[in-house]
Amino acid sequence: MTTAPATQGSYVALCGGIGGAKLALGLMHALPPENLTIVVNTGDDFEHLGLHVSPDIDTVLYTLAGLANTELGWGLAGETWSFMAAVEKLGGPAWFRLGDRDLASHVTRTQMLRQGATLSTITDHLRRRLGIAPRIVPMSDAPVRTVVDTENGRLPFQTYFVGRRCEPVIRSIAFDGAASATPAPDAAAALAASDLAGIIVCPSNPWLSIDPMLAIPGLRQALMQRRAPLVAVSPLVGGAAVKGPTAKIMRELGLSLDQRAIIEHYRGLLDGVMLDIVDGRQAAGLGIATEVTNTVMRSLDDRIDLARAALRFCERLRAARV
Ligand code: FO1
Repeated sequence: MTTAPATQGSYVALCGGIGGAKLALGLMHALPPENLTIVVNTGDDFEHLGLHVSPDIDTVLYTLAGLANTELGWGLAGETWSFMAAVEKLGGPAWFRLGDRDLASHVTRTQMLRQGATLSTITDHLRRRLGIAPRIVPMSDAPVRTVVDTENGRLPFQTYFVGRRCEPVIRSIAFDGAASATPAPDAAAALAASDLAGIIVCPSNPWLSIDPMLAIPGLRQALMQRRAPLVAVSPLVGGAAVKGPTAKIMRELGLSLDQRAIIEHYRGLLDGVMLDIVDGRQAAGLGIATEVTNTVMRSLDDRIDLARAALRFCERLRAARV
């Protein structure tokens, strides 16, 4: 582990599922809790078996609480599946699995939503109950739903991702509800904070996990109007994605699998990009500030080191501005 940087000011992390949650965990260790707000994608949310499921919020909650199922990459460690087996026996859907313990989150969230609580309030309640210190905020309290237009028709996100295992070829991706959605109040407040020192885009899938946030006009505007540097950790390492369908989606959208495509994707927003050491030689020719470090997070130390490197990068970019 490298030495801790001076951590003056507050930071916002934009975060999707597992890759994002790993860096969020590193940031939790690298920053005082009051200086970190983690804004999470809710485009993957959907209703299943009458329950509101927020997969990326739960992945962040479980990861930061030390409860995540690292084998599956989602859900809780030590999970059992009696509920699913019973649902299946009764002829119910088994394509999307809700574990017995995980079920408690979905039931609590759904019940609180029905009682009129916002997704922000519910997420904060779950965060406190799980003993997590930094703020975790949904991107919006309004429903925004990722819909994937494929060669096999328009598919709701989870149907595409889990039901069809990302196999249908993507033509485009839409975010239903985004145009009329507003950022969650705590997300807007964190981005407007006078001591904001940096915004870190986690190495989540830019098209599936970060774009739903950028599709919310008020969130994009807040990011455009920021005074602090915005840096992204590239999800590509050596021309491949560390995990998930990023590379497949890029190919299907006609993009080349290189860092330029990532930088171009965040054009107008990005002050700097963090590249893995294997891509270090490309850094000079990219026309943007770069930080080259290990971005593959295998251990907790890797997560903390990457978080600290991101904070130092923001600090370097801030110093270059004055
Ligand atoms: N992913 C799967 O591949 N299969 C599942 O059955 C599944 C169930 C599930 C239940 C709750 C939850 O919070 C996440 C779940 N995921 C499942 C993961 C989820 O579909 C994706 O990881 C995210 O939406 C993408 O970040």
